[in-house]
Amino acid sequence: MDRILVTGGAGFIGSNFVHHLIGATEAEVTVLDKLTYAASRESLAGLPESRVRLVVGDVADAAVVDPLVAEHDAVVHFAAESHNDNSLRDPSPFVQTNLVGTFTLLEAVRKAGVRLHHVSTDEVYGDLELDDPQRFTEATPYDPSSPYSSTKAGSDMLVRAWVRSFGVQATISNCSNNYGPWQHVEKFIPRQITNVITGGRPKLYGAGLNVRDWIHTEDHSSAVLTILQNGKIGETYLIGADGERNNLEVVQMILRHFGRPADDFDHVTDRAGHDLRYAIDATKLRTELGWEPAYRDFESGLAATIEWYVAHEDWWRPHKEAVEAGYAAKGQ
Ligand code: NAD
Ligand code: TDX
Repeated sequence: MDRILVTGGAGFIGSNFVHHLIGATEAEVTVLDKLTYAASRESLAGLPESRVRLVVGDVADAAVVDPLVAEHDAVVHFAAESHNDNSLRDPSPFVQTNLVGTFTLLEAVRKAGVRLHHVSTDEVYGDLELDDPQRFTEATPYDPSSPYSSTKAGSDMLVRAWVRSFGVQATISNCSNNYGPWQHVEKFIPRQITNVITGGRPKLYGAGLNVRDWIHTEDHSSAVLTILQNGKIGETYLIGADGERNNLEVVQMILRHFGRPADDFDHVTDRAGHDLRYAIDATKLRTELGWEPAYRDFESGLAATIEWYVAHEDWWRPHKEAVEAGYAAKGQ
């Protein structure tokens, strides 16, 4: 695979994946990204110009996607609208990008005979009770809750159908919650870190007992590359690193890092339809493809992420005020 097209490669996880690809392979990489509010050109700075180029365009635009896909050996599809809260406010870009965008890409790889890896989320499986001993596996039935997760579930179904009906050479991964550098301040961990830095308080939805299964974005990238190189066509792989924490615990780790009191946060209006718990069993990926995460200690990975946000205030500061105004308007 000498030429790889990465959709959404200017976003949080996509840009990390491009850096990972450049370090771990000899491939030439094209990023196709619409540069929405969630994108950042800075996240791609410092990469060799001879190996990385950015094409600004919409994954749902066949006139752009068809010829671009045909120039590549493989496509890794990250492009999506990714934030649950935004999908509750206005689902339409989620339907357009996550469903129509994936459909457009599938038609392009079908025509060109190009390998596809589709990046998805554990949210397609719905949620678990706090005391459920089971975790999500590749056999868990789909049961998405939000406009965001339902469009991701639909995109996975499109990929499965194009594999079966048209012989498209695709794999799918469903990963748990990512953390690390370059994540937009609208998301939970960056929002709480930057609230503390700007003199505010972390904001917990509801009681703060919802559980997420945190994985460092670098581990997500290494898992996606492993699947791209060694995954079996038509298969789905769950990606997770045994990082279950409830939101209250995460907020208190952030407060502890800054030397602030453990109760220095606010409870705010809960998210509508808020999923209670996600938890991934990544046995298939570990045993069949031999993948292992590098970041095994969440608290130290979180500490490094906090320090990154302290050092990169110039990057996130211009977005902070508008994001907080949007949350405040909803009592969050
Ligand atoms: P993000 O919102 O940070 O980045 C998304 C990127 O896609 C942005 O650069 C944006 O400009 C681009 N994009 C959006 N619409 C586009 C369009 N129509 N055409 C081209 N580009 C477009 O998202 P993220 O958190 O990096 O997530 C990336 C992928 O990983 C998504 O598919 C998401 O569902 C999946 N995922 C995310 C997580 C997580 O914890 N963030 C976990 C599991 C899976
Ligand atoms: O201010 C907040 N307070 C709060 O308590 C925010 C923004 C969130 N939360 C809670 C909601 C969730 O329980 O924190 C948890 C994480 O919230 P998000 O960062 O919005 O992530 P989540 O909804 O879990 O979805 C994320 O993981 C799966 C990504 O945004 C998705 O793209 C991915 O598919």
